[in-house]
Amino acid sequence: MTQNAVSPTNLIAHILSVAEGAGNKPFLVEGGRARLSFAQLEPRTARLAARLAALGEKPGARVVVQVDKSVEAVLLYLAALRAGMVFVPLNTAYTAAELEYFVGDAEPAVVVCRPADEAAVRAVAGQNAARSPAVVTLGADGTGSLLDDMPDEGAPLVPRGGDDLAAILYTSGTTGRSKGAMLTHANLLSNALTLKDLWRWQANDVLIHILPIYHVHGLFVALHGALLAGATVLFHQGFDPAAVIADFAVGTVLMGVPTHYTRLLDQPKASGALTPEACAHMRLFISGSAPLLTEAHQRFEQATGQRILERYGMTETGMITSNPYDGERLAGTVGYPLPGVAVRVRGESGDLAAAGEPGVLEVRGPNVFAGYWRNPEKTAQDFRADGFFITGDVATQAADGRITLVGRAKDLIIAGGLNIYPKEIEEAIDALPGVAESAVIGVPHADLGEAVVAVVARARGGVLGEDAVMAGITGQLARFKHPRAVIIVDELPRNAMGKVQKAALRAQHGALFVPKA
Ligand code: MLC
Ligand code: AMP
Repeated sequence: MTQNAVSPTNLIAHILSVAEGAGNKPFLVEGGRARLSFAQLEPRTARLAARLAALGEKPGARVVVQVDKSVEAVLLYLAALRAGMVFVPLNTAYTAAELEYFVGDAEPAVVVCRPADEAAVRAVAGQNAARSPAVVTLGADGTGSLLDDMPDEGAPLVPRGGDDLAAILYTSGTTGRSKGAMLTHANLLSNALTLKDLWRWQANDVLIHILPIYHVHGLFVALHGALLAGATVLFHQGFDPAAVIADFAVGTVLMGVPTHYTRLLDQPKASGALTPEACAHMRLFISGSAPLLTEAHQRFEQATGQRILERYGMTETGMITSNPYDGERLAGTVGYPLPGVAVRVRGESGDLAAAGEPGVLEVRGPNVFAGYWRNPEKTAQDFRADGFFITGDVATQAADGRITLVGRAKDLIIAGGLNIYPKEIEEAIDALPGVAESAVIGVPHADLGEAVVAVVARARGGVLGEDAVMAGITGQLARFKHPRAVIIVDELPRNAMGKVQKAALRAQHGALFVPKA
């Protein structure tokens, strides 16, 4: 095969060589039906790569993808890698206004969108990019103009080295707009190979896949594990706890965010009980992307007899730490740095923190991204001179190396495993008529972990309603970023330095979504 000739750090070459060995075994299974075998990966990615090339793609060109989860969407990702292109997946919840920014910034050669979004995407794409990208569609049912005019001949694998970009994933920031994290083939492959060993992926594993495929967790951590092991994936469109519990009878691995686990625990007994017997076939439950409460960890163990393995990562770095497979999976901690990944904790003084002292976690390793797309200033800001990336997460490291996350130096809300940056919402609200200023905070929420609350100060003498605030941001911001509560006030609390006291607001409104005992 062509891929034998390419760099050993080429991700897709690795994936295709595993697939070759796995033969006719099912890779993706949906609703009990085998939808894609490992043997089909080579010919189907070859044809789809040829289709992308015919659309004007060249190695290094970006393909922006905002489509529903489907077998064809997975093939599109692999085909983009095969064509040497840079895959740019977007949350399907993003509005046309948000998409406009991403298209303008990524300057893709091709945009793949849902059929229903085509007109809006064409309008956005034509307007913003220096050169108009080709716009094609892909529906959840696997139809769409992307798959029309498929060439008969497949394209050979375009050789890309380890340092070449495989993907750009957008991640928001505490200031300004989203930034594209540039991930290379070597970043993705090194992290995937490390996790394959650490979590003991085997060919006979069966992954229950419930995550979206536009983020690191569902696209890379989950899919790469199965692909590199030659393991089968039970592919779920959304998250239906009863369907997931039913799959425990045949599955071996589940990956989810804490909300998935709390929803499984809250599942009524009648629709599939979470018992040790129901989970007997499962060997590994992994949680990440947001803090798993100790209480949920313990309830899960009581219900199933199994301990969730919590790990920690970021878009920019892939996975950084993991609780051990064999050793103690300690609730409330995120375990040890992955092999080959260096971490250190820097205290407020700027010196490295002593064991047990809190500070900002920094990370260096082959998993750490190549910088922010077309943003050298931000890249320079977030890296130390010796190559460590500053995560913005506040952690302690015990003498034995175990990491506990204790806070965030960045103003960030994580709801249901999705990152939400208050700044972006505040900017949208502040621009509305009748608003003096706003403070967006995260407060505890039983289902989502944290929920967004906007505290809005009305302009002096002005009239402002909660509905007007909500209406003003609808259409601008994705639904998951919308505040679950808007509180109108005369003014925001400030400290002596004039800084808005978000901690005081969090304390004041912290019980909004906590069920009363
Ligand atoms: C959905 N909604 C959310 C939300 N998800 N609101 C806030 N936060 C979220 N995460 C909104 C919907 O728009 C809807 O709005 C309402 O909530 C009810 O939706 P639902 O049907 O209950 O949501 P559901 O589809 O079940 O989704 C919940 C979820 C999903 C938890 C399954 O959010 C999810 O898949 N989260 C995982 C995200 C993820 O992959 N994170 C990894 C990032 S990678 P309404 O009012 O219009 O009905 C990363 C690095 C790492 O962080 O370490 O992994
Ligand atoms: P993202 O930018 O979407 O990739 O999200 C990365 C952020 O999610 C990290 O910087 C952490 O703040 C958070 N995160 C990821 N995993 C965990 C975890 N296990 N516990 C707590 N926070 C986590």
